[in-house]
Amino acid sequence: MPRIIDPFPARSPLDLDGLWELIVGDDARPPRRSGERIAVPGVWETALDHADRRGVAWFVRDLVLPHDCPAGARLVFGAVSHTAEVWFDGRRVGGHYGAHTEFACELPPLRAGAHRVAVRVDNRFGDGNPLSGPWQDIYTWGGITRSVRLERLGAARIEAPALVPRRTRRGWEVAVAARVQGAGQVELRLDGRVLGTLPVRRGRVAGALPAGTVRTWSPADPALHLAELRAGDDLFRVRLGFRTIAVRGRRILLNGRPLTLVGVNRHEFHPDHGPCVPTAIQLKDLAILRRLGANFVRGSHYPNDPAFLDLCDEHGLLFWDELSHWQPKEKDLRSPAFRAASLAQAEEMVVQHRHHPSILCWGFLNECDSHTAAARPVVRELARRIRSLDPTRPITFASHKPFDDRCYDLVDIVSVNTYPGWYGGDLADLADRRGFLHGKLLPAIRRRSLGKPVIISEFGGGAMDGVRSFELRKWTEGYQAELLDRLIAAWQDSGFISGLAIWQFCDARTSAGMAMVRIREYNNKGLLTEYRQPKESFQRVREAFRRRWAIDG
Ligand code: ADA
Repeated sequence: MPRIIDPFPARSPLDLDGLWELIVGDDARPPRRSGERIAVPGVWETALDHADRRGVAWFVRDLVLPHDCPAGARLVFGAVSHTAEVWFDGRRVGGHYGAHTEFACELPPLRAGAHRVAVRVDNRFGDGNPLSGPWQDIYTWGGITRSVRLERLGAARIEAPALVPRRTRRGWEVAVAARVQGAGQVELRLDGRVLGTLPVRRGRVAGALPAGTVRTWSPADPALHLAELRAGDDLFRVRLGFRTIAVRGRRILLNGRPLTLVGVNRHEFHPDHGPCVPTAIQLKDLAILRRLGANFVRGSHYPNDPAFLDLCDEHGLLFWDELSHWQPKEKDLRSPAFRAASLAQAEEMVVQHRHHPSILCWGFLNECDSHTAAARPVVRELARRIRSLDPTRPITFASHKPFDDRCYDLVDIVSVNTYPGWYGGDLADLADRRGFLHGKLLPAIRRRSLGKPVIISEFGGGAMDGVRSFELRKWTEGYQAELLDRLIAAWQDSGFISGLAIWQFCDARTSAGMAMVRIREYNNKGLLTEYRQPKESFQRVREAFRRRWAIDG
């Protein structure tokens, strides 16, 4: 594995993670009363007294700035779930909606010394929250779920930078685009080598510089290069992977070679940490995925933690990054608030994550009503917005309408979520060549997928940890293992499917609204328990993943 290079941003960030104060109550202004201790990143649901709390609470902390910030500062939140209002020294400085993306609040010039940050956090359902609801098979948390930092600003500013490796006939180059204030030119370095400078015109820079000799990024050799874009006293620093992704016919090509994707859907979840999966557990998850033989993870169903994406970059794992959507219905698709929040999040996801070489494709609208006319304009609008920000990656959405989807033509990869042998049907049906799977589903997917690459983006079944029997009954570990084995074989033998992602990596908490169909309010379709103990299926899937397959062109 290549040496690790510093992925952290410049701008002398002050790390604000650690102990904060949690003050429960929906006060409109930062409360003066004191509260209890809470860790940040953290959610109140991991505290015994607030395990099921839906409401509003304040996160407050004091900090001591070691230096003046004469040109102002930015308070950057990795993510707050799901609505934040941010106050600094008693003044409101910004806010944000959306549980899974970074946002920043601009602060005025600051003096060294003591300051106070207070964040009003809201995890309620209702009008102010168009992207999640009580009926979703996802838990909606309350907390500051990713890291917080304060950045000192200088006279110059680089905003929304895009450093895009491009393969040309003359070799690799880096295309550069950004908004720049306070500087007449930018300088680009790669691994410390100056690649050149580009002029800033009307507040923007756009151009390309030859990269010289670089190592290509691939799952087998995930080589990363450190890029630094400097404008005056501002510096944007990021790791790049030089690789190409293309779609040709049924095939997904990485560096010109066809890929078969074998992997899982993964929620960001651990019972003791909620969605704030600590680095040690992220690393363990990576190690488990490697042991499984997976080369692919679908980050279901929201833009994932960039810290996990960094690890995927380093480990050569391919990643599907998608928007925070779970079964949007026709009425959501017609709702202006839903569309506006989705477009805003699409922009944040792509701008914030586009430098990760592990990201293979962008996704959205998991299991929307894609068989209705209401879906087409939303799929078209999201695809257009994403392509305008990143034309280099294919776009997809996970459809659960394999027989009547109306949107496959609008995306690059056709992805299907389907649960043969679990919801309706059983193992016996899977063996029947004229049954649902072989006689109906597979022919329909092949026929309707317009000659595009196909990923089976979800399939699986539940298993309760430790429940075993001689009979292969639903909810036993044996049934799940047998089901996954047979389905993986069916996808591999189909002759046209390019990838698969099992639902799901490990058991994960779901919403109370799902309690009657989700035992213990968990989605129990994990290959592992929530504490990462393997179920019987883990070994069976590991063996099945060793079989790689070829697809028709
Ligand atoms: C859907 C959905 C998943 C999960 C799964 C299941 O396909 O996309 O989030 O709910 O079904 O377990 O039924």
